Amino acid sequence: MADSTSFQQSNSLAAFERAQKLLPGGVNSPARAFGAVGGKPLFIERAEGPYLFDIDGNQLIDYIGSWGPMIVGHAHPKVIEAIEAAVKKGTSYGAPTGAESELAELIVDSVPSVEKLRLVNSGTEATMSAIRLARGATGRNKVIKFSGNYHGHVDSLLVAAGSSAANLGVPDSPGVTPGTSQDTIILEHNELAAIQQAFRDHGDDLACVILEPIVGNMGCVPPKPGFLEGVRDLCTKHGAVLIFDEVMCGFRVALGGAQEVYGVTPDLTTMGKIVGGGLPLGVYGGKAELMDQVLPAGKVFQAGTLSGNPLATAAGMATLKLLRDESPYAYLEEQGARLAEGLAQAASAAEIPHQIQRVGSMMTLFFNAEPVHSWEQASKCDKELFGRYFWGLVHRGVYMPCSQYEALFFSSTHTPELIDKTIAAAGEVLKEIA
Ligand code: KE4
Repeated sequence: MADSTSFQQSNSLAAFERAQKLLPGGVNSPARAFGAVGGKPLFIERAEGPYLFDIDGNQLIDYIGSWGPMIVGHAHPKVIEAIEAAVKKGTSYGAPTGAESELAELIVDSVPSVEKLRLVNSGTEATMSAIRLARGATGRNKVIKFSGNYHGHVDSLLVAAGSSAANLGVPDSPGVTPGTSQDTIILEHNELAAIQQAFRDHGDDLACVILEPIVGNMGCVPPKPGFLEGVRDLCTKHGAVLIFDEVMCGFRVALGGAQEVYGVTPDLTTMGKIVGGGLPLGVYGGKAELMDQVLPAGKVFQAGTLSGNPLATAAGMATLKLLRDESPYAYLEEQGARLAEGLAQAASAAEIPHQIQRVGSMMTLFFNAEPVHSWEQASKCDKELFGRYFWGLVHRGVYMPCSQYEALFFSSTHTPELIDKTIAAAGEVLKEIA
């Protein structure tokens, strides 16, 4: 374990200085800028297995895993081998390949509710396309989403809860027009009564409900018992499309994702992250009768120059084959339970109010005295304390997600020894910052 005195980041600071002259905030995605934890981001040189190596020579046990994709560890030999074989044949053709069907078959075999699918280039593209398909297929306009759920930077979903009476969204990001968000209804997550009311108010104009079946984007928030079943029943009753955004929990909590864990079947599923093995790839898929309404089979437009890219499909296929053939989920569950127990004991020993919420190898240590079932509770976490926890661990060679509102992930390459090292480091830090 790195001792907290050896850590330094002068090269990262210089790199960040340079990047800020070229990129807004010095990053290509805001989550990486450390805005939620303070300080300046670490610039990464390379990664292998459970480790990140930054440009100052710090070795870090990685609990972000590229925000989810790296479930089999960084630079897995079989994934690298698949990409190397693919790249020797070129990088993109703009024409169909057999590899796209092979990856599609792997996904269809893993996620029974997905009969047909489209490969796209990101989770955002997947959710944007699924919403458009739901609206095109039903001829309806309104969409229900839940506060604290994130579905990528889709204009119509970048809205915060608006006036409490109507619950109609209002633009949350400049550039999202009222015209775009007027059909978005924001509800409190895990609250069935609110959805029942929304269906009473808007039922015949509700195209879809989109949600993270296991929320990762306000920290890890599993569904309350009956919540997913209740949403499913309401969508069925009113003819609205149920979209499970499994970009994060897909292939993470089980080969069949959250819908396998909870036994609730959506009409459409969006995926990303793991399905691309760390390369740009997203998926939306579901019932054939729905997917066949996408151009050119149907009339709902969606397209992409690099959709089904040979390198991304190769990385995705290699990763899904590893998950199918080696099935690391029992191991991940066992190590997840140990890590959760260890972090909880460390926080209790430091007498810090906390909640540990976990599904498999995704979890969050909330600095909150109350369980977190929705954004209303999540927003009350001690974010300042989380920042000190994050940096205390970085100085000890452990790289947690840089926000209280993100889930941590670990891989099948995180050994029990590394889990124990992480728990020990967390114990030191939590005592220090309490
Ligand atoms: P991308 O467009 O970032 O591939 O996927 C968007 C997305 C959609 N749905 C869910 C449930 C997601 O979690 C995401 C992306 N997640 C964030 C962090 N939780 C990615 C990190 C980032 O934005 O840099």
